[in-house]
Order: sequence, then structure tokens, then C-alpha cells
Amino acid sequence: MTSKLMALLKKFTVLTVVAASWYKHDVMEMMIKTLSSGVGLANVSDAFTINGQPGDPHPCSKGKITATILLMVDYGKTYLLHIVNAALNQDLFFMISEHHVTVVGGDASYFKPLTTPYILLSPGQTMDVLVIADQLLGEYYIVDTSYFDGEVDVYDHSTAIAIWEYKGNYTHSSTPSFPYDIPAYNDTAIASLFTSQIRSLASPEHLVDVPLDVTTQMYLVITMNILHCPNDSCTGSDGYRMAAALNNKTFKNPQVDILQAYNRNLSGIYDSDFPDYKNVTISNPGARVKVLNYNEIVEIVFQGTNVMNSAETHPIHLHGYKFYVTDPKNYNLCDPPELNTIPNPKDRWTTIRFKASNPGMYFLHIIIFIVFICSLIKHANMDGFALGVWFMHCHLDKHMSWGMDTAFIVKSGGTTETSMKSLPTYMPPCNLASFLGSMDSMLLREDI
Ligand SMILES: *[C@@H]1O[C@H](CO)[C@@H](O)[C@H](O)[C@H]1NC(C)=O
Ligand SMILES: *[C@@H]1O[C@H](CO)[C@@H](O)[C@H](O)[C@H]1NC(C)=O
Ligand SMILES: *[C@@H]1O[C@H](CO)[C@@H](O)[C@H](O)[C@H]1NC(C)=O
Ligand SMILES: *[C@@H]1O[C@H](CO)[C@@H](O)[C@H](O)[C@H]1NC(C)=O
Ligand SMILES: *[C@@H]1O[C@H](CO)[C@@H](O)[C@H](O)[C@H]1NC(C)=O
Ligand SMILES: *[C@@H]1O[C@H](CO)[C@@H](O)[C@H](O)[C@H]1NC(C)=O
Ligand SMILES: *[C@@H]1O[C@H](CO)[C@@H](O)[C@H](O)[C@H]1NC(C)=O
Ligand SMILES: [Cu+2]
Repeated sequence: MTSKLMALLKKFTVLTVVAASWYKHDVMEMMIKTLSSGVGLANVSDAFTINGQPGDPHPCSKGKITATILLMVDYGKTYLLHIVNAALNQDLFFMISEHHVTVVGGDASYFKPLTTPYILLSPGQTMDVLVIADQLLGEYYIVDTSYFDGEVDVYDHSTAIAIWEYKGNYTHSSTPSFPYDIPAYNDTAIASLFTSQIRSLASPEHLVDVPLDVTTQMYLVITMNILHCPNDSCTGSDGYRMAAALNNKTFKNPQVDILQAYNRNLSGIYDSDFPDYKNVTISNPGARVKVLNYNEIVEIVFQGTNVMNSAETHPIHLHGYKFYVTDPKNYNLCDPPELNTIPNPKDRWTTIRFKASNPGMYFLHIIIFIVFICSLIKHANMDGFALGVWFMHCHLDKHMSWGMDTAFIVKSGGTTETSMKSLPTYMPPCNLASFLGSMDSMLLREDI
């Protein structure tokens, strides 16, 4: 731990706030049903939770004070909140009644301090905010509510609640203060304003290092689409199943994960023909990847679309890297935020840049997780600890399942330090026998 961090921890009290989704039914079961039937509406959650509890107004928390999360605070102190959106499919506004928050970081990068009454987090995003406990002694609701800009009204309308409670001897009011200024679920202007204000700190200690000489340019169109189900193999409308795509290519998990296929030089598992540009016509689902040389400087422009009346924000997430989010119009190369997840706003553009300098040399990390490797691989075939193969996907999990994904293979750089480590001899094989559904099923589940 660095001395700087130690100093920070002394100065602030750190609290962790994790927002998540709560489902009454078995999520895997609902997912398998949705994917095998091909219907377009993925089941929404029954509630959101904050640190495991939906909070006060919900029947399972109501009346039981212990069942609503309390963040106990001392008047006058400053708190550093690590906020995580771990909800499956939902962007969330977060706010504390009558308190402003100052965003100072996210995705493990420093931001220029931004003081705001609310923040917006996409699934997979993390933010670090400072909150000063400087209001009248009392109890204040902390809320998580949906931001939803899609066309069809399919989202969880509920609000997760926790309580920011001052310690001390005072008369508690019967109900905590509620934030009446929560942004409307469809307030795109406010959502975009928040995201657009985020900047790198760009200080001498935390320099911005935007790569300048782009060597690979990509233009990725984000779409929903439908795929024909041969021989009535699904019950989606008119024999079609719901799908999603990048550059009209619906990603389909291969039977052997791409990492192993690449590492073991197996052919026929994936294709290296993921298109750089939107002008594409063939759209058979497949495992299409983009191969990058070591240290290639990649710039990607994402374009949100309204194909099938389905315009909405898509949080794009890249494994193995952080990227700079340069404004597509103004090319901010001075203080663009450095993130690993960025919501691409409805019908709009986002530009990112990164240097492909990670061929997967941090191999030792994987050994700790060796027991779980098959379950990690089952999730996306190339999750967090993959080496030289990096998944990029929409972080709305339903879109990921429908194929709004691709992967980057980053070649080794020629030296030990810049090369992917080889697979250990004790690498367990993954069980492929439990492949679910037909070959056309986009879901691959491997039980170990
Ligand atoms: C999930 O969604 C489908 C389609 O909208 C619906 O028929 C089904 O009842 C839902 N399942 C649950 C458990 O809510
Ligand atoms: C709390 O405040 C009340 C009224 O000011 C006082 O009577 C009481 O003794 C205090 N209790 C404690 C534990 O300080
Ligand atoms: C948001 O939705 C409400 C109805 O739910 C509607 O009246 C309002 O016009 C919508 N606002 C925007 C910005 O679309
Ligand atoms: C559809 O059914 C026909 C007749 O049973 C069969 O010949 C064909 O291979 C099937 N097509 C697919 C894609 O499963
Ligand atoms: C990988 O396989 C291809 C043919 O499928 C072969 O040409 C190439 O030499 C192999 N590479 C290695 C490193 O084994
Ligand atoms: C798209 O690709 C086709 C086939 O390669 C080509 O004929 C056409 O000119 C391209 N269109 C644009 C706008 O680039
Ligand atoms: C996308 O693919 C489908 C076939 O699956 C095709 O009908 C459509 O024209 C393609 N769209 C573009 C923009 O190429
Ligand atoms: Cu999406």
C-alpha cells in the first residue's frame, strides 16, 4: 500500500456501497428460458439492493431497522464512498438526500473533483466520491433509482434505499429525509451532462498519457437485431430470435474458449475477421475477433443506433485495459477520463483510445483462480484473467448474451515481458458436455 493511500485512508473514512439487482426467481433459469425461446423481453429485477438490502419501503426490509443498511456518520467528518453498480442490466442514479457528493475517481483513475447532487453509474462502473457530513443531525435516505432511455418500458421501477445517519444524541424524526430532486428515469439531458463532465485529474502526479499515433482505427455500430430460427427452433415473434451486434456481427460463444484456442493454436474455433468498419453485410452469428499487434494504438468510435426502434444507452466495457474517452467532436487529448466502462449515449457517439500493451503477462494471477477457471470461461469464454484475449462487450448483460460483443487478441511483443505466458500443464480441461440447448443457442453453460 502506498504512503499516499495510507494518508488518504487516515484522512477519510472509507465506506463501500454496492448496488445490485434482486430477483425473486432463479436468474439462470429465467436467462435460459429467455435465450432458448428467443423472446425479446429479458426479465427485469424485482428490486435493487444497496449492500444486500432493498431497504425501508420494500416488504422484506420494512419495519425491520436492521434490514435497511445504515451508514453511520460523525458530524464534520469526510467520507470516501467506493460506489459500485453491480446491477445486471440497469444504469442507476445514486444520491444522498440534502448532501452533495464530490466525484474524485472511477475505475481506479483519478478525476478532477466534480461536485454534484447525483451521480450516474452504468453496470460495471465504479466511482469514488467524497461526502462531507455537514448537515443537521438526522437521518437521510440514500437512493439508487433507474436511468432508462429505451423505447419499450421494460425496466425495474423500484428504488433501493439505505440511510445516511448521523451519530449523536438528537430526536429522530419519524421518517428520514427523502431526496425529492431525484432525476426522472428518462432524464437524458441530466444523465449526459453528468457523464460529459467527467475529466481526468491530469496533475503532475497523475499525468494523462493519451496515445497520439493511432495505428488501428475502428468504427463500431451498436445495434439490436433479430436472427431467423431454423425449423421453428424458437418461439420469438415470426420465427425470429432477439439478438444484438457490433458492426452487424452477433457474437456467439464458441465451444472451446478463444483463449485456449489461441494458446493451443486450435483452428476452427474463432475467426479473425471482425470488421473494423460498419459497412458489413453478412451477419451469421460467430466468434469473430480482432487481432492486434503488441503496442498497437487503437481508436474506436462507437455509434449508437435506433435499429428496430431500440435506441438506448449501452455501457461498453473492455477487459484487460483502461481506455481514454476522447470526445468524438472535440478530441479532448488534454484531460479525457481513463475508464474501463463508458456509457455510449442513446443515438450518439463515443471515442476511445488505448495502447494494446497487455498480451497477458500477469499470468500468475490466474493460478489463484484455477479452480474457477471453467466457471469464468463459462461466463464469457474469456473473462477477467484471460491472457492475450480480451473481451469487449455491452455491460447490460442481456445485450451481452444476445451477442453485443467481440474480443481482441493481442499478440506477444517478442520479449518475455511482453509475451503471454504459456498454459500450465495442470490446466484443467473444461467440461463441454453440458452445452445447453441447440448449437444455435447463444448460451454456453459449463457446469463443473
Ligand atoms: C419472465 O419474462 C417472461 C416474458 O416477459 C414472462 O413470460 C415470465 O413470466 C417472466 N418470468 C418471471 C419469473 O417473472
Ligand atoms: C440527550 O439529550 C437530552 C436532552 O438534551 C438529555 O436529557 C439526555 O441526558 C442526553 N442523553 C445522553 C445520553 O447524553
Ligand atoms: C419522461 O417520461 C414522462 C412520462 O413518464 C414524460 O411525461 C416525459 O415527457 C418524459 N421526458 C422525456 C425527457 O422524455
Ligand atoms: C430443418 O429440418 C429439416 C427437416 O427435418 C432438416 O433437413 C434440416 O437440416 C433442419 N435445418 C436445421 C438448420 O436444423
Ligand atoms: C498454428 O497452426 C497453423 C495452421 O493451422 C500453422 O501454420 C502454424 O505454424 C501453427 N503455429 C504454431 C505456433 O504452432
Ligand atoms: C460497402 O461495401 C461494399 C462492398 O465492399 C462497397 O461496394 C460499397 O461501396 C461500400 N459502401 C461504403 C459506403 O463504403
Ligand atoms: C446485417 O445483416 C443482415 C443479415 O443478417 C442483413 O440483412 C443486413 O442488411 C445487414 N445490415 C447491414 C447494415 O449490413
Ligand atoms: Cu447494450
